Amino acid sequence: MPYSTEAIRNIALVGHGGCGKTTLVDTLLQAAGTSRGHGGNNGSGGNGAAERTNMVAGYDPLERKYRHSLFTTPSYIDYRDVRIHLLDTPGYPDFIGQAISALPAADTAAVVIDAQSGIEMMTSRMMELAGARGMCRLIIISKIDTPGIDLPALVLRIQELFGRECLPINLPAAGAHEVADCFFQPDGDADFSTVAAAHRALMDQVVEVDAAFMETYLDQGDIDPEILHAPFEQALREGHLIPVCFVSAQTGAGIAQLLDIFARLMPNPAECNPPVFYQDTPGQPQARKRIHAVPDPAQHVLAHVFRIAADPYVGKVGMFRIHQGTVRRDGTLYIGDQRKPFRVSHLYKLQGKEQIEVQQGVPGDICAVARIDDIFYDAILHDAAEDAHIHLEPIPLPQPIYGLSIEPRKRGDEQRLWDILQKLCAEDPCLRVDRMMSTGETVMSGLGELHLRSVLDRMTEMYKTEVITHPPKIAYRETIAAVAEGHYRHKKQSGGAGQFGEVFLKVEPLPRGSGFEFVDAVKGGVIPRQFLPAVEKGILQAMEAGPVAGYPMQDVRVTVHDGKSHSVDSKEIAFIVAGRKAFRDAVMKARPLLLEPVVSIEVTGPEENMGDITADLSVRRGQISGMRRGHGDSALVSGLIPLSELNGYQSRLHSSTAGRGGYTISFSHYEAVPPAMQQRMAGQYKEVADEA
Ligand SMILES: Nc1nc2c(ncn2[C@@H]2O[C@H](COP(=O)(O)OP(=O)(O)OP(=O)(O)O)[C@@H](O)[C@H]2O)c(=O)[nH]1
Ligand SMILES: [Mg+2]
Repeated sequence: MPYSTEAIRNIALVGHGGCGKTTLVDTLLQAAGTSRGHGGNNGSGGNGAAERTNMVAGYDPLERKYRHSLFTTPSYIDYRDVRIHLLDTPGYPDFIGQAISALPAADTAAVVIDAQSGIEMMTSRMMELAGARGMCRLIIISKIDTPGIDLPALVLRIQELFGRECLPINLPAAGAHEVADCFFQPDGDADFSTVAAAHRALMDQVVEVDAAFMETYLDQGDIDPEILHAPFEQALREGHLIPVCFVSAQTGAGIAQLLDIFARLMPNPAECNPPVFYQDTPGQPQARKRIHAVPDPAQHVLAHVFRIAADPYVGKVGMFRIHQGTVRRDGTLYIGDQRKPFRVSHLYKLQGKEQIEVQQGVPGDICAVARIDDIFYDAILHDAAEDAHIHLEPIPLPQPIYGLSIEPRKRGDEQRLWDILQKLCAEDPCLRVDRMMSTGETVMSGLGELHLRSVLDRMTEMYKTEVITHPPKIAYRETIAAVAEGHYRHKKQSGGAGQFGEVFLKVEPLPRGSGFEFVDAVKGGVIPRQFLPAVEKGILQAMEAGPVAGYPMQDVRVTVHDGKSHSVDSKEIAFIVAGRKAFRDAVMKARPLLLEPVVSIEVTGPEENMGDITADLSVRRGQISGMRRGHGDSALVSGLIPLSELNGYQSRLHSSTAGRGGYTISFSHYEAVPPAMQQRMAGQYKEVADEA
């Protein structure tokens, strides 16, 4: 079906693990009569909704094993002349990086809340992230068939936490077997509140963004919802309205209404806040330009790669969202700053695992290319060489903090293991692999135990590699606490050609989480332009192992401001060495610090054990921030705690609560370790280094 940008809706389904996203996507696909790709309908039949077998969205055997989605899966529905792209994202905290990295591909974040579990850790996180990116938001309360739930209380709680702009657009009716529309056709009865009251609240909110409509509304006492499209979109865009709707994938209640909401009320790609891109001029950080993509099919192509899937059989698949221009089969595209374009010999739409060949993609489309080796996550695809150095506004991904040291079971397989790890990292922006300078080990880090376990499973299942693992390592990092100057003059005269390079630089601490910044402030070409990348390379080498305990460094700005070169002896290697040593020199004077990851934690357990649980957390440097009642006699405490204090926590909790306690963590931030601990770890590192 050929379609225009205006006929596209891009919806990311996000929310806490197990809230019902994958089941909902499958039910929506089924309801819209979309042919399912892989696997087909296996005849589980009936309304078959909440079955986990015949699914487009959750097809991966590992996902079935874990009973959680591990990756974002795109699919689409053609409904009432509208093409609805659905991105089913994982919600389990260990896989949340996939959900966050998929947000830039969507215009609407549909935040799914389990009617029984209520607001959970990832609900709030996704509400905030989507709001911060200026996305339109919709709240879907799922599983309304569950007996004994208190939906009015949940709606109040949502409004309390996320604002009065969260307003029901439909309401459960007939004992939650149906839902009653409160926007277009506000008649009928609801299980609580009234359709009329919900309708009024919605209208009040929508007309508030437009004086003319407000006047008509006040004059006439009501207004035809059909003419409110523009103010409705404006209210969504401005975060002035967050509609709340109700569904059960089990009974089908609210499913048809949800399709209608997507098609008639959610924004098309031209109606939402445009994503922010930056264009850089190499070597001149001050020259960064902010640009907006225009959803115009006739302009240059700008597309953003939001997911890479590496499969040993299918090859590398790059999924991207087109923000501007038209991508055509047989056209050529550049990847980021790479000089050589590739030919789009096949262009696909993805329906779960199935790839469907298409001729073109228009602005707003979500498409994929396969077997392009150089494509990478977060790359910008463009069709004009001058559009290099364009980036999407950075996506705040959680940092991999949970480490595991690994080695191949078979000796001699080290390189193969390293290559596989690189492929897995390409797929997963929250997975990272380091070779630790201090110990020579290979450490892979991720967001949690389950995350790493799933990676190990993929290694065995997909790449048939067995590995030996060693106990979790904490991903400590290093940084500096002060500004300092550094200098190094590298001069080598050995027989023939010599080496010469001299570098003066300044290091400064950056706010936590900002990574690394390299500033070129060299005047008069004292270090020739072509050698600056070498200086940066030397600095990056030095940052791999900090001076305190050999952990990678972060949150440092380095300004190279002076130096010297020699017309014959200056070469790349000389500036790599000079950059590395000048940086070390500066860092030693800049009060190096050891950082440790701190996580948000939510612990649930019987109310009577809460005293012990909080006391235990406090002893372990935890800070309790809240406590509330859960279901029945259970309670929940939340707070922050250094990850290193959680070693063996599961089994401690298990024994103190007679097996009823559980917890989830997610990365919060890095913090300096207490001085005594830094001293101890530095001492141990020195011993190892001295022995080597
Ligand atoms: N009663 C009831 N159960 C449901 C409904 N929808 C889903 N479930 C069940 O809820 C569980 C979790 O559903 P999923 O669809 O896998 O949840 P998810 O949000 O995709 O979970 P993650 O992939 O981990 O983020 C499954 O056991 C489903 O059968 C519903 O409408 N009613
Ligand atoms: Mg899922």
